[in-house]
Amino acid sequence: MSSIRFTKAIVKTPGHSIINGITTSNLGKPDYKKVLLQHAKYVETLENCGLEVTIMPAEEEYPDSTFVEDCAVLTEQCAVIGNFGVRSRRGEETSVDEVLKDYYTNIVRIEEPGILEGGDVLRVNDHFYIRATNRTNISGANQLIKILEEFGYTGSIVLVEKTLHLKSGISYLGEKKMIVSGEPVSNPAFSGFDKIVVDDDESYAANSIRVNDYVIIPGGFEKTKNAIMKSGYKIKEVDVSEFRKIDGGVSCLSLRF
Ligand code: CIR
Repeated sequence: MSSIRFTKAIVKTPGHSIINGITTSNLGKPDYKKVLLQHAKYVETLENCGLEVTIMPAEEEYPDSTFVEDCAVLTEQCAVIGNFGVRSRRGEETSVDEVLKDYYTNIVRIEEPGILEGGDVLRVNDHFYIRATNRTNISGANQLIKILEEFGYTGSIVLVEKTLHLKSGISYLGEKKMIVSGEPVSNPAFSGFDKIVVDDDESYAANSIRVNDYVIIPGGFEKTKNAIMKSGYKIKEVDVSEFRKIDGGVSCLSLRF
């Protein structure tokens, strides 16, 4: 099976302050001991998929900063540093930007009035779908499209309203296959793809990631797991229950490149 091959990932250790992360769920506060264990297992899983993982230290001043994916959009040619739509997360990107300098010569930043969070950007081969609502706006999306075009990629804006981020409800596996839940199921932008449609009671599992030979999915979603396996993929499950309590998922915990 073919898809983009990754060799590296960046993660950021969760701080104690994660218990005060932004949430729309009513699942309670994360248990910090479990958070650290689950994070360590997540890192191990990425390593078992063949990635060399850079583990950044915790940043207590930013409760949500373990969700590094929202800081940037990475391609083979360039890194684009976002600008958080949500105030409490502004500044998280500074340390990530520093780490990316070790790997990228082309680093471009989204500027005001643009806002852009990486979770709103879904890559499908050399095309990037960008959702513009509250965490990412039209200016941010258009800036990203312009930058991507300079480096030989394309981008387009998609209308998806209800989820926190675009990738909360959709993942691209490669081979024209997507895992989808909610609005993306019927969104015309994704009509040309083979879809694994996730039942409403497993919608959280729509946020999964293809990493080289595996699909990493959150633990405990049997129907989705079986459907992905039936499509021919090898699965690695990770328990991310503590991150779910503050609306985080499998993709948000790393930047892969
Ligand atoms: C937030 O609301 O920003 C965090 N509590 C969760 C971010 C999850 N990131 C993502 O879906 N890409």
